[in-house]
Amino acid sequence: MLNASKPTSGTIVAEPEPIKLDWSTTALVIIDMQRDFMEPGGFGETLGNDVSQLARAVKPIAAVLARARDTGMLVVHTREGHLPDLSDAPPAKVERGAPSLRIGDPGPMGRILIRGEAGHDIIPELYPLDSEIVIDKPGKGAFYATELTDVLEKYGIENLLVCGVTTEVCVNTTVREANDRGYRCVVMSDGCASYFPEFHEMGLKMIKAQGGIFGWVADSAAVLEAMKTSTT
Ligand code: TIU
Repeated sequence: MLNASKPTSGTIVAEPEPIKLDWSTTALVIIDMQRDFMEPGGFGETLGNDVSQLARAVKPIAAVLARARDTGMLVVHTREGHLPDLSDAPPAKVERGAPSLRIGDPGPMGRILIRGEAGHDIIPELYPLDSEIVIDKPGKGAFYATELTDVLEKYGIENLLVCGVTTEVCVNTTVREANDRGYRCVVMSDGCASYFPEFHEMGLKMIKAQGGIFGWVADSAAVLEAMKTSTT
């Protein structure tokens, strides 16, 4: 329920142009802020990545999450991962490349990228409230093989405020899926991060280019400003 004393809509100063959103039809979607991507010993590091590159997204997300909770916006967290028997993990994904540990192998935070393991869980700073929605997804996109479409329809959601990791992989895939399904996506630039800073930059450019071919891009300061200023 939206908080009656808070603004019901706001205009985000975004690129390629400002966008006015009604908070009752907007969901904050936080993509895969899991220990497996953010911490040493998880899936991200097994792929050879420097996980410290992702830490910068935590504070901006925490600030917007706090404001979204205060405003009463729908909050959706996603987690990438697989069933313990790997029945939802395509061999083409599990066998890919030469990681130090493969999906399902035992690691310091439990089995790599497996639901229910410590590494699969969301980092403490952004931990979901019991009232918030958690979508477990086997793929990079949050719509593929999940209940996300049903959830968004149930709550009458038309706009997604998207953040999380990584910019060019799960964030971009989800935004592309959402755009084709008719959702307006505003991607929070400093609330996303990549193991590759240049991919982060280009991933955001790809979204907002061509008049916003996939959506809009704004930083957390612009989002926070819009959420405190009523334009109704
Ligand atoms: N490897 C990488 O950059 N990302 C992923 O595997 N998943 C997500 O982005 N969540």
